[in-house]
Amino acid sequence: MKKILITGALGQIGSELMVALQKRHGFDNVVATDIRKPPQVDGIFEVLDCTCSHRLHETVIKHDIGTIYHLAALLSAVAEARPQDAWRVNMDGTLHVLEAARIHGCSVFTPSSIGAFGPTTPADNTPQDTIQRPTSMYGVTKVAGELLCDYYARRYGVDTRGLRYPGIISNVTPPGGGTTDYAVDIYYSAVQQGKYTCFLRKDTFLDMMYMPDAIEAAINLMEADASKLKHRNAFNVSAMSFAPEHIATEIKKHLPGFTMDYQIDPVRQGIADSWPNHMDDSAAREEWGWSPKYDLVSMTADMISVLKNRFGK
Ligand code: NAD
Ligand code: AKB
Repeated sequence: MKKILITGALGQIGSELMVALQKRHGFDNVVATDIRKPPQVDGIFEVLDCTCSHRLHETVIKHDIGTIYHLAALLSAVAEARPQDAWRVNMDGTLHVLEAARIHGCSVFTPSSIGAFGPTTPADNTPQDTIQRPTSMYGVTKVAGELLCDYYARRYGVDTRGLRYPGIISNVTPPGGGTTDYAVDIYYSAVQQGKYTCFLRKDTFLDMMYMPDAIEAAINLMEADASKLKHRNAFNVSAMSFAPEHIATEIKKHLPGFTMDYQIDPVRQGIADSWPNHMDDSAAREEWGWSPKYDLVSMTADMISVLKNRFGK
């Protein structure tokens, strides 16, 4: 088979997607890449800056790549601190990946985000096709990325596919600087210290998803029957929607002494307030069978059990 290349493979999602794809397609068929060099990685690894188109083409040719999972990006909080870098990494990187795919005949998976929506988007039951006027640099690059992928599919016939991920919660690799990071940090702090200081207001609803569902969604979409896909590059997908006060209540069922206070970060609160409360993901369910396995209750039980074991609590 032609090999699979992952950009940004050392990040929160990439580190787990790499293992899932290795299990599914074999160790020798997955090429993990990142701008950083890992201390150690099991499998094929190349240092690759996605903004360097020459190195990208070279790597695609060298490993006979047929599919690219393009995960390299700067997330919302980092992008807001470094907007020009975010444009360069998120936009130039995506354009170079699409060009490599066009020239070498690859299919491409690119994750968009709830960040592709803005304050004028309907916040509840956010439709698949709706107003997208994001106010963060991250959101600007995510909308432009969705459109660019659509363009490459329509204009050049490149098989581009993608999801609008919500906040992803996981326990392998820490998140890389987003607005939804609180929903990961809270579990680590609850298990290790019994308390957490939250940077979002207690009533800030956002869509979320546990990592096993996020990984399965990406792989299922890439393996879906192309003739059934109408939306291709920006499927709304959600598994649950909650606010900080709800996750804290759920954690207390496992750790009764857990306490949470609040120190609001105005930048991340502003970003979160501009994002939907809960997306309608019926298009993903209808077009390729999206169906998450975890909700807040089952995810919390799993996160706490894994972290308690890890930290000997
Ligand atoms: P992350 O920040 O954890 O990882 C990103 C990786 O990209 C890092 O390992 C980093 O070293 C690498 N990187 C940065 N600049 C690079 C460059 N120029 N070239 C190559 N690699 C570079 O991010 P993540 O959470 O794994 O997110 C992956 C993708 O999923 C991103 O596009 C992100 O926008 C999207 N997404 C993530 C979430 C989430 O909650 N994690 C939600 C919605 C969308
Ligand atoms: C972020 O908060 O930036 C990401 C995302 C939802 O895109 N987790």
